Amino acid sequence: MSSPTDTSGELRIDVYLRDGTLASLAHDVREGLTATPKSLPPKYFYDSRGSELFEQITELPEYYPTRAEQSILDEFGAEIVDQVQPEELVELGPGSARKTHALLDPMLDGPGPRRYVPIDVSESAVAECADRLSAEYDNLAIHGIVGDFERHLDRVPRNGDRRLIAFLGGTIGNFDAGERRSMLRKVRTQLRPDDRLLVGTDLVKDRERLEAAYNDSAGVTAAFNRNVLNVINSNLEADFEPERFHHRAVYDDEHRWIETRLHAGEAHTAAIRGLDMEVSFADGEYIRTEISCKFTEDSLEREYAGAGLELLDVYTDPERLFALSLAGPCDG
Ligand code: SAH
Ligand code: AVI
Repeated sequence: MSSPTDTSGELRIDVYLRDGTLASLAHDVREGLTATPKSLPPKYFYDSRGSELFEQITELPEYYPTRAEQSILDEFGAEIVDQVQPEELVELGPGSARKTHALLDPMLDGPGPRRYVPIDVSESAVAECADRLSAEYDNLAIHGIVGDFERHLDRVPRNGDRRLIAFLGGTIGNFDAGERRSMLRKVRTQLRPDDRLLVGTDLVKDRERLEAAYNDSAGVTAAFNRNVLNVINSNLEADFEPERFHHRAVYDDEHRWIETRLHAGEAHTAAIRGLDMEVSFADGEYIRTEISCKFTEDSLEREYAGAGLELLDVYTDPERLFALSLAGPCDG
């Protein structure tokens, strides 16, 4: 369902969410909260408040991934652009797109117009980054897509331009192995032989550092986590009381992921009027709200191979906290 909201000149934003998202939220909430253990997909964190809280997370002293990825982009962004020579940058889940400058600056160094296509479920994120970048870059056409990159990748307009698809921030780690494979396969369908994919992944490291990043002392991650209940309250007429849930994030070293949960502080029942259902919680029972997988440089090759992609290069920061990997289609 498309309803273009702005088609003026070089800035255009197409919105594919709204009705469809409400239907998928209703489906996912019913399925997740009747499962054992209860769970919710992380994409519902990101209403405008959730996007704002995520931005605050990126500034926290404990949350190293953003700074580590920024340092890799600062060091290697120009080299990557030089190698790929993209005419178009498609970014999956850009959020504020602050790090994207490290790719856009070298892309816009040469002659000729370039295009940027951010696709994000957060309408505020797409609108704000599109406005900011269109004011900053003269030679950049921006075609924002408010959509779900699991469902709407085929809406990304295609012309003959060489494309770089960026999936930064470690967001791919918020999928489990099966979901990652299917996501990477979908991305693969959007790549022609000379196109490339650039993915940010957090790397395995000591438990203490990982858990500190997701249990910050200022409580911002806790507020971000609880925000998913506000999203359900507003959209599905529910009466969750977020403060009745405790935030907890634990590293599971068997699965190599941080598992983020909301634990009920006491036994109670919440009503979701929009779904005509009630959800009961035992004292301490939890909802799993996110996994955040951690990778090794070796595991990346297998991730790509399973999706018809070939790993071409891996870039890391000096502390090897985070990795950026560049891949292309296997038969490219
Ligand atoms: N890339 C940015 C933001 C990461 S936060 C960075 O590195 O800082 C994750 C972003 O992905 C959010 O902006 C969120 O709204 C978006 N997102 C999460 N799931 C999504 C989905 N299924 N489709 C589109 N965007 C999604
Ligand atoms: C967006 N994503 C990669 C973040 C992460 O680190 O998994 C989301 C996040 N959750 C808690 N803090 C940050």
